[in-house]
Amino acid sequence: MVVPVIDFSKLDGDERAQTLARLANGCEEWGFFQLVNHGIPDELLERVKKVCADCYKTEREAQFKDSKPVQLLTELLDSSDTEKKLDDLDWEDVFTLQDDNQWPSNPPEFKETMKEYRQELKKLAEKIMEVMDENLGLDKGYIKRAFTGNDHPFFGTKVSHYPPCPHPDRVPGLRAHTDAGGVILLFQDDEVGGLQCLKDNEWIDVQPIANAIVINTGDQIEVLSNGKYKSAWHRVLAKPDGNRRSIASFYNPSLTATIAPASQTAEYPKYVFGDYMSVYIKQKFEEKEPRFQAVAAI
Ligand SMILES: O=C(O)CCC(=O)C(=O)O
Ligand SMILES: [Fe+2]
Repeated sequence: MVVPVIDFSKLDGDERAQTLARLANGCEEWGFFQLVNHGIPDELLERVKKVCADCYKTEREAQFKDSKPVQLLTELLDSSDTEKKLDDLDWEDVFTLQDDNQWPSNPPEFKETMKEYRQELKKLAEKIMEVMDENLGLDKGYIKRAFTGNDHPFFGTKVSHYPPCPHPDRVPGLRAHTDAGGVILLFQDDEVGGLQCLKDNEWIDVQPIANAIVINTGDQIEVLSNGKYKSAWHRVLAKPDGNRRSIASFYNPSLTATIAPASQTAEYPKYVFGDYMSVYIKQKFEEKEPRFQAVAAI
C-alpha cells in the first residue's frame, strides 16, 4: 500500500471529477496524500531546500550536539541497561516561523525565500480547503470562514531536521500523534525517509518524492466534517544515516474561532479552538477522543 499521489493540475482540466474523487478518497480513507504538479515552482522549492540546509548547518547543528535527546541517549548508552528506550522525547531539531516572530538571519536569503514560500503554501492550503468544501457539500469558503472567526486563520511553518541517530532503535524521531489544526502541508526530504502514517492499523511509509507536497488533515477538519475526514496518526522514525529535512506548514483556525461540525447531526462538540489547543498541548501524544471530551467539558 502506498500513500495516494495526486496530480493537482488535473483539477483544472477534463479530469476534474476524477481528481476531486481522488482527493476525497485521500481525505476519507487516509487522511494523507501527496500532491504533484501543485503549482509551487521547482525553482522556489530548490531555494527553500538550500536556505534551510544552510541555516541548519550554520545556526543549529552545533547546538543539537548539546541537546537533551543527545545527552539522554548518550547516558542511556553508557548505562548497563540494554533494553530501555527513550519514549518521551523526539530526536529532532525544530524552529517555527510565523509572520511576526523572530526569524533566523542566516543565511541572508533565508527570510525572503521562506516568506515567498509561505505565501505560496498558504494559497495552496486555501485551494485544498475549497476542494474539501466541494467534496463535503459545503458552500465555497466554508472552512476558511470557520477558521477565520472574527480574526484571521493561523498559518505557521515548522522547520525540522532529524539528524542521523546512532541508535534509532532506542529513540523516536517524532512520537506518534495526530495534528491539532486544519490542513498541514509538508515539504519533506527528497531522499531520507522516516515519516509513516497509520492506515488500517498498519504503519505505511510516506515515500519521499522530490518536490511533492504531502497533505494531511488535523483534528479540526475531523470535527468540521463530523468524522468523515479523520485526522491520521503519524510518526517519524529516527534514522542512522542522513539528516532528514521536513518543513510543515499548518493552516489552523484562529485561537478565538468556534469550531463545530458543519452537519446538523453532530457527533463532536462545539468549542473555541484556543481551548482545544490548551488541552492538546498537554495530551498531544495520547489518544484524541479524550481531547474532544475534555474540551466539550470546558
Ligand atoms: O517531520 C515530519 O515529517 C512530520 C512532522 C509532524 O508530524 C509535525 O510537525 O506535526
Ligand atoms: Fe504532525
